Amino acid sequence: MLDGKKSLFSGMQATNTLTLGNYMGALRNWVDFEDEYETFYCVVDMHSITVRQDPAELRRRARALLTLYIAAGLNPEKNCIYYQSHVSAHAELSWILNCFTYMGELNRMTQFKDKSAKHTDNINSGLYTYPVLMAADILLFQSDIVPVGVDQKQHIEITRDIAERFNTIYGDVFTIPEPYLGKQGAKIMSLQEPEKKMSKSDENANATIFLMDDPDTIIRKFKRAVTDSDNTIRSTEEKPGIKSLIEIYCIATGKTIAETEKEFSSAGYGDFKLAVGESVVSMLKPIQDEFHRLEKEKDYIDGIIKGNAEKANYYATKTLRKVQKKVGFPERIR
Ligand code: ATP
Ligand code: LTN
Repeated sequence: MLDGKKSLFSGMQATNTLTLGNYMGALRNWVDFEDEYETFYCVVDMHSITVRQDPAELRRRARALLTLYIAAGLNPEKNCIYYQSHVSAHAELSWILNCFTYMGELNRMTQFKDKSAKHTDNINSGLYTYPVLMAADILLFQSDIVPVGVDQKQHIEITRDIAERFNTIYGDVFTIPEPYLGKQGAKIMSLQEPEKKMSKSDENANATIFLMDDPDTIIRKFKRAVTDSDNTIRSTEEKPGIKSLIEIYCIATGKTIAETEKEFSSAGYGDFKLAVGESVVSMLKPIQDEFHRLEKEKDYIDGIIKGNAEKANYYATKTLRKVQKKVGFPERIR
């Protein structure tokens, strides 16, 4: 809770262009909260450097991601959209929380295990303490809910554990956050290996739809999507490829699974894949158009970056000062 209003925090890394998974699992859900919650949507550029980045490219991607948040429908007057690196309280709280997090807990994080297996030449301690910085992000804003995809649930759980531990020692300092998973789309699957989640960093370009892909590329990738040989459009666990395409189609069109199965009851996979591709093209077109328009509005975007960082900084510093006092740091002399 912040000033008597419920509070929400979420963020994404500026590591690559966003995927359909990022959109359907997270970003799409974010636009529903602006009236009921004090919302903070962060471009987590500090998390991004846990894997090596080209500096110019990181700066460009961070700005594109911030612009895409707005293009996808977040009103920057109502939602606080900002860069993590512009609010130093993230790093300061993260240090304190490191001292309340056990190595045994961090050793269990599946994202750390996956990423360190992938980047064997750079298993740095930032990658290891990544969840602690994430806990700081969430707890700084006294967040009640954190809308994310399924893969991030474990990080919200460790955030809750750290917050409860801190509260047990020092009293009611932090709000304990809940993960918020959308009813559909919390885990969009790879188009090439439908048992695996769709990921930004997949080496096979055909496995992933990027939000900025052009219509021909989108249709081509869906046409090549891996399915089974049964040729009936039905959503079951035994048919993960088709199940995932049906889910994507339902989200893109607003139809139910039953309506979709009925609509394609006499169609084959070829026709269905084309229809899924077309539905995604239509869903993404307005976002892509708005992104290209906003990209040119330099002063407008700069104003949002500045104003929202100030707002985030105000709330974040308030929590940080409270925490610093609780752990026993000397008061500032004014
Ligand atoms: P990477 O491949 O670099 O690990 P990613 O594609 O998994 O990246 P993140 O930046 O880790 O993306 O995730 C941003 C948000 O999108 C998170 O809330 C995450 O849960 C959600 N998300 C990521 N992939 C999917 C997916 N396939 N389906 C649903 N939600 C997803
Ligand atoms: N780890 C998240 C990004 C992230 C985040 C957060 C999400 C960083 N801090 C706080 C929600 C709340 C990811 O999607 N990879």
